[in-house]
Order: sequence, then structure tokens, then C-alpha cells
Amino acid sequence: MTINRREVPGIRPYDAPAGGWGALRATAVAVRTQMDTLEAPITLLRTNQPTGFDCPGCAWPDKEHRSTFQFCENGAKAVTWEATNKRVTAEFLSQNTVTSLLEKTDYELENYGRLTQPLAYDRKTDTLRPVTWEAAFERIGTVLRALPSPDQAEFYTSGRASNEAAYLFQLFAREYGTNNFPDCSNMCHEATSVGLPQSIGIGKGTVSLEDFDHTELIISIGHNPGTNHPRMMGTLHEASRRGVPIIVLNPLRERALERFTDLQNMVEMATYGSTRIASSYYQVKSGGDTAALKGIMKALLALEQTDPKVVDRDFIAEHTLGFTEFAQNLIDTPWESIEQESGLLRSDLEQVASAYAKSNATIVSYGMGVTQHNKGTSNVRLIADLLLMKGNFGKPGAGICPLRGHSNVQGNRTVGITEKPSEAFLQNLEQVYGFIPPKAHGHDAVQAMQAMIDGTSKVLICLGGNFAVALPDSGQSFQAMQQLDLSVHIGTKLNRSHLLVAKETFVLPCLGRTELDIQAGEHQSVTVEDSMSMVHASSGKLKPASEHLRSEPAIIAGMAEATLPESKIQWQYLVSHYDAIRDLIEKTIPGFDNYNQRIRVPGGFRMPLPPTERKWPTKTGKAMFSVFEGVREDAAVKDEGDHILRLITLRSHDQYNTTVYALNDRYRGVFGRKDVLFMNDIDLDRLGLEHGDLVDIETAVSDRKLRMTGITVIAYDIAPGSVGAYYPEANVLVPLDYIDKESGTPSYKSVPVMVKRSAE
Ligand SMILES: Nc1nc2c(c(=O)[nH]1)N[C@H]1C(S)=C(S)[C@@H](COP(=O)(O)OP(=O)(O)OC[C@H]3O[C@@H](n4cnc5c(=O)[nH]c(N)nc54)[C@H](O)[C@@H]3O)O[C@H]1N2
Ligand SMILES: Nc1nc2c(c(=O)[nH]1)N[C@H]1C(S)=C(S)[C@@H](COP(=O)(O)OP(=O)(O)OC[C@H]3O[C@@H](n4cnc5c(=O)[nH]c(N)nc54)[C@H](O)[C@@H]3O)O[C@H]1N2
Ligand SMILES: [Mo]
Repeated sequence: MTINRREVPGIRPYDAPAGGWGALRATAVAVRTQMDTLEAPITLLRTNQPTGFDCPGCAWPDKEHRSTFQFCENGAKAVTWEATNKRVTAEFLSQNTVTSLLEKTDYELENYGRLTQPLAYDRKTDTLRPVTWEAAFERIGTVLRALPSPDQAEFYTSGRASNEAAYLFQLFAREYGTNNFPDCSNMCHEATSVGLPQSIGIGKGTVSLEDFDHTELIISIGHNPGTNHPRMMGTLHEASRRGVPIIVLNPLRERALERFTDLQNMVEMATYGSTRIASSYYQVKSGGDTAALKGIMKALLALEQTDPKVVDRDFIAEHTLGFTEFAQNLIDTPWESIEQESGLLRSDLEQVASAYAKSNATIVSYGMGVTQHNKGTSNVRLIADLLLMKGNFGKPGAGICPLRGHSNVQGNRTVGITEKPSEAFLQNLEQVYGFIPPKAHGHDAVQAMQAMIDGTSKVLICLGGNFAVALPDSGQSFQAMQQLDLSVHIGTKLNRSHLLVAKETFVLPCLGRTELDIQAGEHQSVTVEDSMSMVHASSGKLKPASEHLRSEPAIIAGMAEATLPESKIQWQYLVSHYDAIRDLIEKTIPGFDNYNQRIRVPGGFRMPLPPTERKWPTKTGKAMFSVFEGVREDAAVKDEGDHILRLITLRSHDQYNTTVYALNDRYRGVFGRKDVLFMNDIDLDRLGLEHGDLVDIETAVSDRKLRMTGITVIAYDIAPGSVGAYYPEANVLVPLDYIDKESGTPSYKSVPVMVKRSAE
């Protein structure tokens, strides 16, 4: 059916495959606008090489870090964005008040370039002004020491920090006396960190890159690798060409999951060819995965009646508990409610089940479409259940593959960034350092923001990130930043959280991943852990953006010394040689034996993953099936009726979280703007709207009035009942307390909203 639509500025359907020449062109533009062209190719070549730096883009691993340069458009953007020639100078800041800078877009703020000196907010002139490192540390220490309780301070980590920086950061905060560690993971894969340990005993994925070479089926649920994990596209491309079926569950038709041209493939490039990625694509409703997964598993049980091999009863008997209740619950769940909640037909789900039944080795990969939900943790557990039914753990070509976000978010958690530390870890800290770490659990990201809103938390120290912009309900969170006594931001580029100044604010500029880190005359390396638990070294090569920059470990050490004059830790010694930090990590965290030796081997080493050997470090020592009552992800919204739609907040192709590289989203056909709402034709029709109309969006589950007005609604191939808008702009609509109760993750992917034509 062709529909004649009116022209809408900046909206042009994108018909080409993802990747290919379009990606190459986009990279050339990124390089031209940010870097000296001569320097750029060398920098890009060093990304993810054995002797280079780890790509700050995503956490997808590399073929043992030995492959030839793996081109990736969005990795290239991340690198050029950091290695830009643009600089935020003292002169620039003296001429632009903080109030005037707050008027700028997120894109404009970061596009001013790299921060070059430590800055303090000066209220008289309303500007950020240079300050010495020592004066900044001294003042931060004084404020922290004067707090009535260490629990009035929040220590936020964004997942780009290295293992070494993150470890020192938690050591500093714990010696100071709090477990308040809000981190980006609380908004991201927390459902994985909470759900998977209950199911299989660890909160991480179990597959390796090699497993993709042996798999017989890939099920991709709720992630968009063409934009967010572009190097995964090479892997999917290879699998598809090998004839491996790829089943996609996603409310939106994502171009890269349909067709992709691999830049490494000369023939495809030369012939404008491409490869199909998804063998079947099911447009599940936002929040419908719970029902869809239950439907697939119910259908598999039914298939077992005629073919007993399709469920691995031996594996289940030997390795798991809870199957009987789990299976009974599936049998009791009616197909009508499964169809209604998932938006998919019984026959669709039976087809997935029969493809799954045929496969001897299956990988399920998933992302934010699964975790950022009201029942994110249950979703993750249902995926584990699906894999357990056929023993898809601990055999080649099989396993679970959560696609992590930030390049070292997984490593940060491994080295102790958690508001809920284990007893064993705290005991190790006490034994090795001789201070008594706090036992009470601290705040996660949502709790930290709530405490700031309530006025019970007074200080926020951020190791990277853009806390206020990443969190839900900007209407509250922006104001909460300004109520603080002190905010401190360790960052590379100016962003809104820095500018939402507290009574006192310091912005401390650090070295990026790409830059040379010299301490005590020696070139230092840091380490990171990717999505597949490979730990390896990363060493920057570029000249730092400014001579005043310090490394993240050095900045943390400076703050720690000024805050804790009696500290048991030799901060300066640790910073002069990062091997010494790694030795301490090895002493206090299991899995890092011979840390310093093993990272000197190209490719690094893999953290222990017991489920890959069919060992289950759960409470019972067995893998555990889960029971999800009903099919509804959110019982709080009782009668959705026809007027409620589910809002998905999405990343565009030209952004890295809150960092906006440009206002384009090429694969979804949106250019030069982000003020749009994606809606299915059926819903447009039902609401009496047309492609291009202006609408107001209002959240249906909040006591606060959360609204966005004057948004252009555009027709898009998205599941009926679901609508999409861009992150972070749409964060004004996400309620802070609309979270997955188990993991604390905000439901960024299914906010119940009402959409109306804007008043003229
Ligand atoms: N270039 C680039 N790379 C990045 C990032 C970036 O911003 N830019 N961010 C990094 C970070 S921190 C993260 S966490 C990852 C994020 O990577 P993704 O997990 O891919 O995150 P999103 O872009 O939020 O996309 C979520 C996908 O889930 C789908 N979806 C939404 N709701 C549902 C649902 O209810 N069910 C199902 N089945 N699908 C749904 C959406 O249509 C979309 O395709 O990427 C990392 N890599
Ligand atoms: N509505 C909605 N909200 C979301 C999401 C969503 O899908 N929808 N996704 C959530 C997710 S998955 C995540 S992970 C969070 C992301 O939340 P954050 O991790 O807090 O946000 P980022 O945008 O990645 O942070 C960007 C800033 O990090 C700083 N930076 C960059 N590189 C470095 C470095 O090397 N060192 C240091 N110290 N600083 C650096 C720069 O100053 C830059 O401005 O947002 C969450 N918020
Ligand atoms: Mo993330």
C-alpha cells in the first residue's frame, strides 16, 4: 500500500541498506569537522589494536584484538569527538555566563570542544573560572569532611572509566564512609545484574565471539546494533551468510537488522550489494516481550508432546530447579492474553518456537528494549529460562549475550562500583587496607536523585557522565542539581550537568582514552572489560588536549588525599604506577590472578564465567527457572484502553547517550531534527492525526504533570500501540518512580502516554 503523504521537513525515508558507502561518507564528515585530517587515520587505526587504546564507543569485543582495523562508523565518531581540535578556553568561559550556556543545546555544549583547565563556578560573575588543582582538591576535601554524614554524598560513575579509576573511586568513597554509588548501569543493564545471578549465578553474558562461529540460531531482542554496537554487525553479517537464521523481536523496523553492507566485504562494496540480517522480524509491542517469551516457551512445551528431543530434559534434571512450576505456569497462561499483550499472533510465536526447537546451539542477544522496563529483571530471567529449556549454556555456539552499554561499564561493576557490595568484598577491603568499610547499602541512580530532590543528599561527585540529563524527569532533576551544596564533575567535555551549578561547583578536566598518560615519567596503560568479560589493556597515544589535564586516577587520588588526611592508602604511590593499583585489585577481587602479567599478553584474559562450565554459583548451586505470573509487564496501569500508548525513548544514529554528534538519524530517515514522535499508521488514523501534525504528549502514570508540546508526529513502521521519541529530549516524560522494583531501572522503554493534537 502506498500512502500519499505530505512533505515534512527533514523526514525522508531511507531505502539503502545500513553500513556500506553511507557509513564511509558519514565517517569522513565526522573526521573533517573534528580533527586534523592527517592525524585522523592514524588515530582510527590505533583503535582496538593490541598496542592501541580500547574504542570508547561500545563494549562489543574484538577478534582477540588482533584483527586488522575493524572499521566502525560510530566508533570513529566517538574517537574523533574526543580527539577533536576544538577547545573550551578560559577566555571563552569568561565571555559566556553559565546562564547563557544553559540556553545552548546539548550538541552545542559538547561541540565547543575539550575542557582544558580545572574550573570553579564563580557566582559573582556567573562564570566558570580557572582554579588550581590544589585549591579545587582542598575545597572539595573541606566540604566533604564537614558533612554530618558521609551518606549525604553521592559518588556517580559513568561506564567509560577504566578499571583502575573506578577501583580508586570506590576505595575513596568507602574509606570516606559511604556505599552511595549511583552509576549508569542502574539506568542500563541493572536488570541483567540482578536477574541473571538468580537464574545462572552470575550477572554477565556467557558467550564469546567464537560462539557466534558455531551457533545455529540467533535471537535478537530489543537492541539496535547498527547504531549502538556496529562491530556486532560484522558478526551478524557473517552468521547470516553462513545460513544461520536470525530472529528479531523489536517494535521498530531497524534498518541494520534488515539489510547490511559490510565495509570489510569488497564485493558487496564494489557491487552496492548487501546481506539480509533478520530471517524473520516480529514487531512485538513495547513491553510485550514478557508475553512473547512466555508464548514461545509455551509453544515449545507443546512441540515436546510430539518430539521429546526439543526440550533437554537431561540437562534440566541435572542442572536446574523449578522446572515443574515454571512449566505449569506456561500451560496455565492463555494464548489470548499472550497475543493481546505481545501484539503478536500465536502462529508467529509458534514459528519462533519451531525454529528454536530445531537449533542445537542458540544465542539470545538483548539490550535496552528488554531491561529498561517495569519488569526488566523478569524479562531477563525469562530469556534465561528459554535458554535453559534446551541446555543452551556451557556448550559451543550457545548462551546469553547482553549487549553492554559503555565500553567499560561491566568492568566498573567487577571492580566494586556497586551500591550493594557483598560481605566478602567488604571483608577483603578491611583486611587489605585496615579501614572498616560501610556495610549499609547505598543509593542507586534513582535513589540518589530522589535524595537530592528531597534535600537529604548535599554533595554529588561524578566520575564522568551527564547525571542530570541521563536520569528521568528533567523537570525535577535539573532543579535538584542546583540545590546541592557541592557538585564535582570529572569530564572531558562541557555538558548540562556541569552547568546546573550547585552552591559550589568544580569541573575537573581529565585525559581521554585516546591520550598519552604519563605518570612518574612512564607511559601508563589502563584496563577495561568488554561485554564478553575479556579484560585487556588500553593505552592512549595522542598528545593530551591540554597540558593541564590530569588522569582520572590522579584526580581521584587528589580528592582522596585532601578529604582523608589519615588515609590508610598511599594515593600518590598508586598513581605513579598503575601496576600497583592492579596489584591491589588482584588482592581484593577474585578472578584477577596475575593481573599485570596477563594484560601484557595481546588480547588479555577472560574473567571466570562458571556457567560456561555448567557450574551455577546460585544459592542452590543449580540454575533456576523463574515463574512470571500473568503476562502484563505493568499491573499498575489497569485499563490501558485505546487512549494510552507506550512510549519508547530511543538513541539516534548520531549520538552517544547524552552526547549528540549531529541531529541526524539516517537509518530512520530523520535529518536535522530530533523533535519527532514515531507512530504507526493505525494509531495515526485512530487518533485522527496525519503524518507531520504537531502533537502534545502527556505521561499517564505520574502525579506530576509531565508534558512535551509541539512535537511532530511522523508515520513509521513501529508496532501499533507503541510510539517512539528521542532520548535524552524525551526524558521530561519519564517518571522518576516508574521503575523496575527489583533492579531500580527506570522504564525508559515503556512510558504510558497520551497523545493529542497540539492546540493551535
Ligand atoms: N553509537 C552509540 N553507541 C552506543 C550508545 C549510543 O548512544 N550511541 N550507547 C551505549 C549504551 S550506554 C548502551 S546501554 C547501548 C544501547 O544499545 P541498545 O540496547 O541498542 O539501545 P537503544 O538505542 O536504546 O535501543 C533499544 C532497541 O530496543 C527496541 N525496543 C524498545 N522497546 C522495546 C521493547 O519493549 N521490546 C523489544 N523487544 N524491543 C524494544 C528499540 O526499538 C531499539 O531498537 O549502546 C551503547 N553504544
Ligand atoms: N530516556 C532515556 N534515558 C536514558 C537511556 C535511554 O535509553 N532513554 N539510557 C540510559 C543509559 S543505558 C545510560 S548508560 C545512561 C548514560 O548516562 P551517562 O553515562 O551519565 O551519560 P553520557 O552521555 O555517556 O556521558 C557523557 C559525558 O561523559 C563525559 N566523558 C566522556 N568521556 C569521558 C572520559 O573518558 N572520562 C570522563 N571522566 N568523562 C568522560 C563527557 O563530559 C560527556 O559529556 O543514560 C540513561 N538514560
Ligand atoms: Mo547504557
